[in-house]
Amino acid sequence: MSLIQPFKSEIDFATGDLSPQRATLRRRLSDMKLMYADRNEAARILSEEGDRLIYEVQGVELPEEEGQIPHCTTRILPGRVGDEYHMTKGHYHARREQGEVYFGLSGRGYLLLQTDSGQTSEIEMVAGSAAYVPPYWAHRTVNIGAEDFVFFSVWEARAGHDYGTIERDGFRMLVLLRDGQPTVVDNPKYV
Ligand code: PAN
Ligand code: ZN
Repeated sequence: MSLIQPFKSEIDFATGDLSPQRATLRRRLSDMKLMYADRNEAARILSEEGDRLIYEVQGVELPEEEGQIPHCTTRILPGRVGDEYHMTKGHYHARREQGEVYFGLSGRGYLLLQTDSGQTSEIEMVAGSAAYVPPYWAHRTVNIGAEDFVFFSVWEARAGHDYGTIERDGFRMLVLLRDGQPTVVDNPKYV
């Protein structure tokens, strides 16, 4: 186990920016163009409007050892691909028995969750919402507002990230604009 020196980050709740600056991961439409329900619209945006930024993650890098507690901010930009709101890729933890806590900093979003055995849950998040992602639940976040949706996450270093299952099967629910409202619907293409 590494002996890490104590440290802190200052968080800008509106942007998720950390100070001092930390590692930043940016996900653009090209990174997830096959994840949106309307793939034709994703392809049209890419060719006519360019490769828009969907979300960025800023976090501290810690060794993947028992007891280390990585934490990060995620900022999802507002917008839709067709009727579907901007979202993260979503994942199960590679070690399914590891949970996580999400804390809303600004904007409005949905935290979508599902299990291998077919259970689903959706949690609306605003600034101040502390949501628990229990072990065994895959999780994806969606920006349903007109502003950035920003939240903070804390998990255990050995959890790991399994993106492949969601890339292959999709998520059981979609969040779509229906009658002027963000609406959670079953994903007809879920495998
Ligand atoms: C979060 C997510 C972050 C980005 O920190 O990793 O919001 O979403 P994706 O990882 O699905 O791209 C988390 O759940 N960590 O375990
Ligand atoms: Zn996670």
